[in-house]
Amino acid sequence: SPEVLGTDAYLFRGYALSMAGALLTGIGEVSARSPFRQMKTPGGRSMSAAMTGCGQYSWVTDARGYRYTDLDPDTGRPWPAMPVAFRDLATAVAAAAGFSGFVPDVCLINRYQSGARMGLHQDRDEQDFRWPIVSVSLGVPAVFLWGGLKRGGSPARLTLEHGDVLVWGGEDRLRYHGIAPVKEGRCDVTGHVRYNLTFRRAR
Ligand code: MD5
Ligand code: FE
Repeated sequence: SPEVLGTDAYLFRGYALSMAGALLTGIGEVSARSPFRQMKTPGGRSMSAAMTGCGQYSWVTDARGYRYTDLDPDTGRPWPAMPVAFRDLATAVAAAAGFSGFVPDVCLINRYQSGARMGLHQDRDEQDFRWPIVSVSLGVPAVFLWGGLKRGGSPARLTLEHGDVLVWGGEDRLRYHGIAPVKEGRCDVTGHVRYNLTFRRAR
């Protein structure tokens, strides 16, 4: 049973452990077709986490802003299809958190090498905030920063380990959140990196 982090936010520790091998295989297949890349923010800074994605859409950032696209701008082709094991995991854990009927059309894949981070932000490029976001952590642990619904204040810190899954919806859907700089580490399954799969319903 999950840890309850907020009114509508749940942490399922180790939920994805038994599927980690299949998820890593899926990351390899997706990134063979749509390679990881460090995208640029609208302000021109390179993000320290490398990203790719799969599904009907994925999320991109560049000089024009943040948005979901149906083509990978680096390849000009559609994003790779979402592996069935990815989608099934997201749908099952969302239902376990009370969000039945969640069918993601995006899986954004973040890769953190040591020192990579993600600043505090809200995920608000999606059309319907009634759908939750499901986040799967794999590999080296990281400190998740969990803030409020407005900018400012010091966020709570929570270590996410290999196999942990977060579900955020309802009142907690628009919380500011981020990842503190990832420390050097080593995971038997991923080596020196942390991956995060974030499942969203964009449209
Ligand atoms: C990560 N990724 O570990 C993080 C964790 C991203 C991103 O933030 O946008 O790619 S995702 C955890 C999350 C998702 C949606 C909402 C909230 C947290 N939240 O309201 O705190 O790479
Ligand atoms: Fe986010």
